[in-house]
Amino acid sequence: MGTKQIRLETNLLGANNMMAVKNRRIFKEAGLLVINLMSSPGSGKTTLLEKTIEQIQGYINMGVIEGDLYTDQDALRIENKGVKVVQINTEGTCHLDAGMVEKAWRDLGEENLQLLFIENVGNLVCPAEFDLGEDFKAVILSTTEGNDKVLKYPLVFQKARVVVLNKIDLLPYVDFDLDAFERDIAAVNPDTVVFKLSGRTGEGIEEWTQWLTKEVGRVNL
Ligand SMILES: Nc1nc2c(ncn2[C@@H]2O[C@H](COP(=O)(O)OP(=O)(O)O)[C@@H](O)[C@H]2O)c(=O)[nH]1
Ligand SMILES: [Mg+2]
Repeated sequence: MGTKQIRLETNLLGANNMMAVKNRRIFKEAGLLVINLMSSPGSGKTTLLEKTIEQIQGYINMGVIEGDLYTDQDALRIENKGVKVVQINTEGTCHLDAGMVEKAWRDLGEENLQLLFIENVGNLVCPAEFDLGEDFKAVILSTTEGNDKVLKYPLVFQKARVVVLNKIDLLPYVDFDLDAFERDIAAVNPDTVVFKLSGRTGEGIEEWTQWLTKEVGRVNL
């Protein structure tokens, strides 16, 4: 029984990885930077996307694929900012997979994009396991979640090239140990790039978008 379960999971991941390789080739040919954005529900993924759009609109042609269990609320928020977006509803599945992204990319039908964000389903566990064909993964942790989440959910932080600490405006009101956060991130993933910002006040957003703009430039060289 146990053996069968493991085999099924291996096959699922294997099929996903093959599709992810295909996506990566398609995205590379399109000259796109693709970022798989992950976090717990409510950490500020959609808010960060909204703030990013405000900063880069007019300079970088950006699209978004939104992943959610059921609703299209986040897609509407992105659409309201004037950015092309496609919603994926996973109907209960706790992560996006490469096949869902391939279909959403076709539905997006945008040929001249430079940057594509994929907002994954809110969850620090399953999304980390699935390659979508992205250039890199970015994970958001917010100060209200507690600094201990880095060691409690190490895989997602290990796999992320970028870690965003969001809601720094709330630092005076929550027991978030910034030193421990930095120490633990350095321990689980010494190569990651860390941004500390607030999607509410805008503090730190410019450092993030400047870095992002450079990354987009590198892909389009
Ligand atoms: N105080 C504060 N609230 C924030 C910040 N970023 C997002 N929020 C709020 O957190 C909630 C969840 O944000 P949302 O972007 O929908 O999170 P998502 O579920 O990860 O996409 C919303 O009520 C946001 O207004 C922040 O930097 N500071
Ligand atoms: Mg969201």
